[in-house]
Amino acid sequence: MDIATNPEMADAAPTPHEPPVIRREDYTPFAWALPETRLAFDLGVEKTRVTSSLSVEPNPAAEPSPVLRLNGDGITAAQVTVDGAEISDWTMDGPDLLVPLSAGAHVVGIVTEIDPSANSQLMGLYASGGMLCTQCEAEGFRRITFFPDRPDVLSTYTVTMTGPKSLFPVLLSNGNQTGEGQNEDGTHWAEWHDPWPKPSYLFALVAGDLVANTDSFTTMSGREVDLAIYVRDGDLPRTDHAMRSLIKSMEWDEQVFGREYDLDVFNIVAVSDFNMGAMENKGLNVFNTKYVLADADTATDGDFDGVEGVIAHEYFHNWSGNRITCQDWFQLSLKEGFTVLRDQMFSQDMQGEAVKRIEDVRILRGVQFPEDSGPLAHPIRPDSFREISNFYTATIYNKGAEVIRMMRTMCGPEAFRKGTDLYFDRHDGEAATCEDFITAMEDGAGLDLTQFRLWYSQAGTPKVTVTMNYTDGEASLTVHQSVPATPGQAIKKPMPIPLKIALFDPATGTHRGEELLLCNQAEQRFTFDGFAQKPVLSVNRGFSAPVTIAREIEDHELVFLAANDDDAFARYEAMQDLVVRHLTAASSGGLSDEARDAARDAIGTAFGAIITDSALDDSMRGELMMLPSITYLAEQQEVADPSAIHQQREDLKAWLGVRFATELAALHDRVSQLEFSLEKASRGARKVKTQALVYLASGDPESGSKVAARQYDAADNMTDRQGALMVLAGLGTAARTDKLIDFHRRYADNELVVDKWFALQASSLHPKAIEHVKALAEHKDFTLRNPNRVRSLYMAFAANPHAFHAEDGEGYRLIADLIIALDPINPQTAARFVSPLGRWRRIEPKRAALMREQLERIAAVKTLSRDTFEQVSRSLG
Ligand code: 0A1
Ligand code: ZN
Repeated sequence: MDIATNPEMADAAPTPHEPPVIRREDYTPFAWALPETRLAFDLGVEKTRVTSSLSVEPNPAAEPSPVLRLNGDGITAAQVTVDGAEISDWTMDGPDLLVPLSAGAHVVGIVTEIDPSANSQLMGLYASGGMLCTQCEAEGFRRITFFPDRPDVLSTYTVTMTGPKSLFPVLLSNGNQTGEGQNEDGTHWAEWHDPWPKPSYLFALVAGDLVANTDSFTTMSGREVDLAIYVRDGDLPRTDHAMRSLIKSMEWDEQVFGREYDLDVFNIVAVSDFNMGAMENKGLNVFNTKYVLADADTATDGDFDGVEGVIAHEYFHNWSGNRITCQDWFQLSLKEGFTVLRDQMFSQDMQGEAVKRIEDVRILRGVQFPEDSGPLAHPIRPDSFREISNFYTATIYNKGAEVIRMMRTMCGPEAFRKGTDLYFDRHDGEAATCEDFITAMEDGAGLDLTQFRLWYSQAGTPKVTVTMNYTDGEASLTVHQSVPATPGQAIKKPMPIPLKIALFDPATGTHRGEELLLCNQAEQRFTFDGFAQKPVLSVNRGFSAPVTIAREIEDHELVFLAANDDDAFARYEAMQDLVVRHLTAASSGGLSDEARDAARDAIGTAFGAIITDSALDDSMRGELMMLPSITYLAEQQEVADPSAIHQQREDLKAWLGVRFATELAALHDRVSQLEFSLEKASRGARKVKTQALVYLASGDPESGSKVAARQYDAADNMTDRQGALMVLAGLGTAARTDKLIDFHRRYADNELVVDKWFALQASSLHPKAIEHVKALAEHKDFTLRNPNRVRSLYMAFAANPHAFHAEDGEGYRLIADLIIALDPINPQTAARFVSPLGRWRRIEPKRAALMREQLERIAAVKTLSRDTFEQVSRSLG
């Protein structure tokens, strides 16, 4: 479909008012408490009637008010009653409904009518492939009915749903089912009651023609829980992995955090149209199909891990998020940072600690570090926002997890568990704050977090410089830290940074034990003696702190660490550092031939050791073989030239491919012998297989294309098939076209695999990737209405630096066109495309000007949503 827009039309639109800024310091409790909420839904895809009955009483902890303010968004009240009698003196204040109320307890009734089929934002109640479902976090409930739609108003919900049985045989809501029945007109009804008070953002309803994979779980105190995963009919065979993941999550949360599930049922529903990954609604998690459906033919090993991790994440929210929720949205990281840490720990236990840690750090550095150094930087507990949807960020989630992980590193696992136990005990049933969590950690784990609180209030990734002086057997480390200025925060204070280090004796290849240095001043010195020769420094082992490190170290020392470090992350880091140094120098120009050869030699030595080290498991080998991404490399430079980086990175890949052609071919052959299974060794083999192919194809595209085509044809699983197609997509050979056609034909019925087909082409190294994206936007399978499809084409493209940063600015224009076209349909998803353009300050001046130009073009659209308005104005600001 055509997404080009007509800017003149946009100019003719009325001038919007600037969306207001909401501030953390303005928090006040709500004047009313709502002990009970009853909702009756008369369901239809085009018309749903919602009748609410809210029991309200003055909140003793708040200033009394003569009016009840109920939030709304795009809805009108058909009727308002107080204590059973219709009233007419209600008023509207913008989108909100104001009901005058005398002091004391009342029952307020409201009727609204909504059209789920017209809801393209996918917030509130919407239709997805004939079914009805809801998404209420953060502020979607107010699109269903008028309500105090804020996380600190907790209520118990009883929900009745009535609808045609033929369309909606399955009717689900939160909690336990308490009733059902048939009506004579062909409709049926179900009643659900959730005994646990919850905020409105955790409400959910699903009505549709669905089938379920069912199982059960006995909790640690012996309660039976019925588990069900609801999907469309044909998808049932792809739900087993999700079910196994759910059961493992339930067991793990009991064992590791002592958390037991608290309802008789736990339901999961998969929907195709979803803005995010999944949602933790109490007892009724709603998932993007991408994070439920998986089998070997259609999902990669990475997809399997994604399902396991997201199932765990949503399940863990039952305690960190639902039993204890957030006082206000500024506290979002209270539930998200903590829950991400919990899901990361779970996945480390399931998949292996080292590799999972490397993957998590790669995400943090690839997404959160750039955010933290750009115009959208914010602390993990922000102070203000215009649209909360814009704050579901890598900073809140991933940096939030790192901050809590540091607490755990500082106090150790046992004390950490005491801290979390105290937090859960103390705040169960409450809407809490980050400060409550920190205090519970201080009291329970015995930490003093006075200075550590800066991690919650200061944005920006600290830069740590470590230099070593060696004299007379003594190694002294000077550690210097600085936190860069970020929007609205010019001056920063030093923060406590727990750095795990080890000093290696280069003669023996060993060290005498890991040390934890707590660096909490701008500059500090630590001395260690008894070294016969200058030791080699391994620092930030396990990525103990989310900082960037600059260390004085020789290439040969990095080669030594890449081969010998007993900390898997540090070993990976040594290899990355070696490559980063070389590619940053090479892409900023002026690298002599000798310097280039010396650097390549060092990289080659380390790479050769990695591909031939028989003591290394393949899963780790695959990690060590990966070159740093262009985005990460660009992040290392004040102002980057993405095409220079791309070119140098490709040159290095090709050089490695040629130099190690024989070894890589042998490696590819060896791992190709292994049978498919989901066991670790087999997964590791698949990772290495595609890595080896990547280098072989770089070194010799013609023969690489043949190997890739063979890998594609021989594949009995999606990991191998997608890996081969990914390599082919970047090549100009005939096999590229053949296999792309074959892939689409084979999987035409599977939306998630068709998403992969779009993404592979949009993220390819092919010189014409941009032309391909334009053509794909016209493909019959493309639509702006489905967020997965939009992301598969355009997010993949925006994350493909060599295509997005095309010299003439065409990539920027394409993304700006998309934002302008998507904003009126789905503002939340549209706003997520602004940040790639917002990186302009860190890109060389010619491109930077073109990026800015596109941001200005978007800003000129007078009808911009709050979401996109906020992101664009921050990016230009
Ligand atoms: N709380 C969810 C994330 C989420 C947030 C907003 C949504 O609205 C579209 C959906 C999901 C989580 O952390 O998984
Ligand atoms: Zn979450």
